[in-house]
Parts: sequence; structure tokens; C-alpha cells
Amino acid sequence: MRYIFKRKVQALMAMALLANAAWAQPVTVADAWARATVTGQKASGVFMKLTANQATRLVGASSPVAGVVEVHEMKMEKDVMKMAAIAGLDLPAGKTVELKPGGYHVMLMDLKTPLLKDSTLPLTLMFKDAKGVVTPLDVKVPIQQPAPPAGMQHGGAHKH
Ligand SMILES: [Cu+2]
Repeated sequence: MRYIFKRKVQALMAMALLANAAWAQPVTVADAWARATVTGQKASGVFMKLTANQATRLVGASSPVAGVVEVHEMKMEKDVMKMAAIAGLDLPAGKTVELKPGGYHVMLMDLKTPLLKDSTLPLTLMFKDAKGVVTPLDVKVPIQQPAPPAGMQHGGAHKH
């Protein structure tokens, strides 16, 4: 009797996990971090690795700590680093797209509070699938010191 009950519970739990994985997790967010700010600083960047299990597009984001949140691209133009808002960032199926310093990032502007190291900020990412359905995904982003530890920097990041 007891054994059968246990089996039933396990089966239910497995089903719940599967449903959750298929429905709520179209995009995996890994290694998210935001750059800590100093007093008076009104803008900062959020970086992460995004992997979509089917073709998806990051079309926007929002956070209660920032008045304006945009998806940005940074690139070299005639030896000058330029940064601009983009309408969306394509996430091909199964391919990890990295948002990192010097490249794509989520830009927080009009910050309402300083971003303090070792705390977290809530961020809602908006993903649009191939059918045009927009799904929000809430993430808690750890706030880190401006210069990441040497071990976290990538050797071959600068490709021209
Ligand atoms: Cu930016």
C-alpha cells in the first residue's frame, strides 16, 4: 500500500517536472550578472548567456529598478566603440548567444537605486517565438564589481 502511494507521488512529480520544462523554459539563462554602479551613476549593463530550445528572439526587458531597459549592441565603428538599441536579438535554436561587455547587453537606464555589489536585481526578459507569441521570463541577476575576476575574462573576445 505504502509502496504504491510512493510510486504515484513519484510519477506525479515527474509529470510536473516534464510539464514545467516544456512549457515554462523556452530559453535557458546562464551566468547572468549586472555591473555594480557608483553613486550618481544612472546606467548599467546586464550580461548573460541565452540558449533557446527553438528559434526565439529577445525583444525587450524590464526591471523595477530602472526607468528604461533596452537591448543594446556595442560595436567598433571607425575605431570608436558605439552602442545602440536594437529591436531584438535572434536566438537560434540550440545555439548559445552571449551577452557580454563589448557586445550585446541589456541596458538599464534611469536607475532608481544604485546597484550594490553582492545584491541581486529582478529582471523580466521578453521572448518572442516563431509564432509571434511573447513570453516573459523572470530572472534574479547577481550584481558584481565592475571588473570581473581575471579568470572570467575570455582570451579571444576581440575578433574583427
Ligand atoms: Cu548599452
